[in-house]
Amino acid sequence: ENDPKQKLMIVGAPIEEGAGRLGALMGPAALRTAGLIRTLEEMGHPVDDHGDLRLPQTLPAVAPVAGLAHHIEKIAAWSRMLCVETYEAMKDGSFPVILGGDHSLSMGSVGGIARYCQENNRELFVLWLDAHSDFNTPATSPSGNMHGMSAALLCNEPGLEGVFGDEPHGLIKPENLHLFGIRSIDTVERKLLRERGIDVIDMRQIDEFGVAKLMRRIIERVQKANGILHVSFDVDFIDPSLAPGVGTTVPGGATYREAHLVMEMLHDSGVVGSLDIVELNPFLDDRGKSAMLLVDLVASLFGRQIYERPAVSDQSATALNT
Ligand code: HAR
Ligand code: MN
Ligand code: MN
Ligand code: MN
Repeated sequence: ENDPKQKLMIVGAPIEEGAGRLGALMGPAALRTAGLIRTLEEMGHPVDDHGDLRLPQTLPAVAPVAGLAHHIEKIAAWSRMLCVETYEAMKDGSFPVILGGDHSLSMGSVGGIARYCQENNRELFVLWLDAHSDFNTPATSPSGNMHGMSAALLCNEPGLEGVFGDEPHGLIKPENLHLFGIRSIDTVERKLLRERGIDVIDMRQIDEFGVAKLMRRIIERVQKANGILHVSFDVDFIDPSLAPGVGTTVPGGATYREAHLVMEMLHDSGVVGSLDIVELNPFLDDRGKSAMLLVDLVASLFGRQIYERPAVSDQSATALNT
């Protein structure tokens, strides 16, 4: 992972039905307009752009669920397609980058990566950068919006089996899920997170300890397990003053430098194997500001540095920061 010559497989997933408001379907186009592909190519990364996926004419039949799950047939179709894309990219030795689209797409993207990891005996970890914990099920969701259920599905919470039906897909171990930047949790969701022992790094912890210390703990875990880390980047992780182009803003998010430092540390760690960029809603953005910030953050994840530093940041950084 993070081999500078590793091919990036980019695929757009213009999906918006998982969110409560429309517009996230324009996300992939805005990220392309903001220069995502060009930036990665200029940095020397070979890019294999698969373009944007489209829904098939016929949607899978999904058995009725107990509770609310709006547009589950469409979410199921997207999930099944994306699952194949990321699984094939991993088999191909590529680094999958999925451009959303709302956060329900991570059911599929991570489902495919988890399938690859299970078949190849690799431990998968997920870093979920988000204001929300996305741990609702149809039975607990106050809104029925499926972008609030993707982390729960990946941890095998009941009620979402119909999304994949009999299609092959992987899941993640709840103990390998790290939610980061959280500041909005629903009542029943909170109870479920506690019961499952999910690692919830909320904004209070980030305020108190700083992202460096908290990130180092996660990175060391993945390194010790020789694992692969999937990064699921929800735009609302960032403070809305910096990234207004998202349907569900929550005040008190990550600052410009906090967000960049997360990406810089992830790059240096060498453990990141795949990435989703989700929830960008260009209809709500301010002159492309959020899209352009995301391109810069992705550049940091793929190795852009303010000032070149020695490759081994580990020892010196540990001495300085612990
Ligand atoms: N928790 C709320 C719900 O389930 C909203 C969560 C979804 N919002 C997102 N996802 N942007 O991170 O309805
Ligand atoms: Mn390809
Ligand atoms: Mn989310
Ligand atoms: Mn969110």
